[in-house]
Amino acid sequence: MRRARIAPSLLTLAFLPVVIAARAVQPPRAPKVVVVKAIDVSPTEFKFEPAAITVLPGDTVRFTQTTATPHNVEFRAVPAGTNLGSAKMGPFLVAAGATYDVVIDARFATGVHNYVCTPHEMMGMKGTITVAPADATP
Ligand SMILES: [Cu+2]
Repeated sequence: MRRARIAPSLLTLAFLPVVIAARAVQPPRAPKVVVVKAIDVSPTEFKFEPAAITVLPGDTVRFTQTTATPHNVEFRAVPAGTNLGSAKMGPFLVAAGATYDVVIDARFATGVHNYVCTPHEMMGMKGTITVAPADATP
């Protein structure tokens, strides 16, 4: 009886170095901060720059105001499984240099997330955040 309980423990110990070695081959990627600027092209044309980015879960998208024209970030079409809650519409940034961080966490499903600046959508101010699978390497 007692031997039967010891054997599985020894087996686990024997394979432990193999498991540790396998994990060491792929060190976890450090989360990135990706800056997206809100830009006034002209008094009637605005844009996010870059307008299309790809990120991984854990990354942060830092929307950065470059002007005095109020801009925000409102998510529109998003992949199934996304649940942004209060982050669906962010605050207006009104001072140059102001930032709004969006952490790509469990609220964001894998796929393409479309967003706009609410008052300037019709003036071209829109973009996409593509969330790649956690094991991808964009
Ligand atoms: Cu705007």
